[in-house]
Amino acid sequence: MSASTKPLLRVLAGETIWPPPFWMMRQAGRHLPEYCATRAQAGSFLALVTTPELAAEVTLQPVRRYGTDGAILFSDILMVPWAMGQPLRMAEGEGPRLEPIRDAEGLARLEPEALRSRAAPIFETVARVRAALEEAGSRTALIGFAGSPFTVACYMVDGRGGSDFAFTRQLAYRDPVFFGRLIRILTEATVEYLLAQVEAGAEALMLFDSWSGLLSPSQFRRWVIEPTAAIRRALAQAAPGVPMIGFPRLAGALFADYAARTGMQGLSMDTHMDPRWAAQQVAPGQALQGNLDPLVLLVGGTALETETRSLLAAMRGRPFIFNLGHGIEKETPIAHVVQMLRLVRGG
Ligand code: 1CP
Repeated sequence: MSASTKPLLRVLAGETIWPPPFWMMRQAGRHLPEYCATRAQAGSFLALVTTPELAAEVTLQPVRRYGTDGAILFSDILMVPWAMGQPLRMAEGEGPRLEPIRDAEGLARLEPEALRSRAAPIFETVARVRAALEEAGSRTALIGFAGSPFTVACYMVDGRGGSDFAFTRQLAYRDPVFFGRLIRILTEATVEYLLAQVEAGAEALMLFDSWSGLLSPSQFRRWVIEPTAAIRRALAQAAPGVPMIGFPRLAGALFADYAARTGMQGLSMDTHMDPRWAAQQVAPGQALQGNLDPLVLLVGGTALETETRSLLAAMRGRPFIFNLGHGIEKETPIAHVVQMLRLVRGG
């Protein structure tokens, strides 16, 4: 199926399609038994991500099961620091661990020039998924992604998640020259990494800024909006026609600035955002994506029905991609996803 007829890409080009296309953040994950089986076969998360055959398989699993309009590459935002040589471990049940970088010596150890070759298995996954979608004549669009420079920097500096990244945010105030150098390295690496995904077959790109909402307004403009706009500009030049979706999670009122100044074709709303307010902030041709609460999907029943209908009603008549406000919970019953899909497809 040609790009111009894939619903997700048409919406990102500013068209309104009803019922709207849909996919789910973290759709390839532990709520699916077939994912758990492939993950067990791989042995570890990093082995899964760096084995193209298996990573392509888990990318396609939710497409097969649910007919999602988007297939998001199975990888992780931390593969960029990993590919630049920062040691990364995925501690079972605890989340990611990186050897923190907090000074010029740490920065000097990064190898941005090694990114393309070390991340080659990830680009091969992209190529395999795209080939499989083409062969099936699928209407599903392949979404490549990266973390934003700020969100990735949070993990690179703090070394782990599970906090409010106070160390990183203090460092950004205390030593803006150092922090600026890190953000600049990441901005260039992100462009390179996303461009390689486009070359391998990604049809749209998403930039996850999961922790942008932790910043004050001035820091948000400096460390989120400016690098994001630079990434968008560079890709518009190097990969014209490939749309991008930004996810400035927890940005609140700064969502409006982000939408106006980054040049994104799509804006992903987090769970806390009022979709009717968001619709007033973005341009009429800018697509909105989101934002069903993953917890209501977990709970199901009439709460799920009410929330799904209300989101659809708020977004009717404008370019919209149905999604969650954050990643799907691993305990979510498949039957609840099916119930939600019936409602979405009923418009
Ligand atoms: O098996 C395991 O234990 C690993 C769990 C896991 C998975 C399934 C991690 C570690 N990453 C992923 C996949 C992943 N991560 C995808 C896959 C594609 C999909 O189906 O959506 C994507 C898009 C991501 C992106 C990601 N990683 C983000 C941005 C989105 C978000 O959730 O806000 C972030 C912040 C990460 C960091 C990360 N990687 C893994 C974990 C557990 C975390 C969160 C750590 C924390 O709590 O701060």
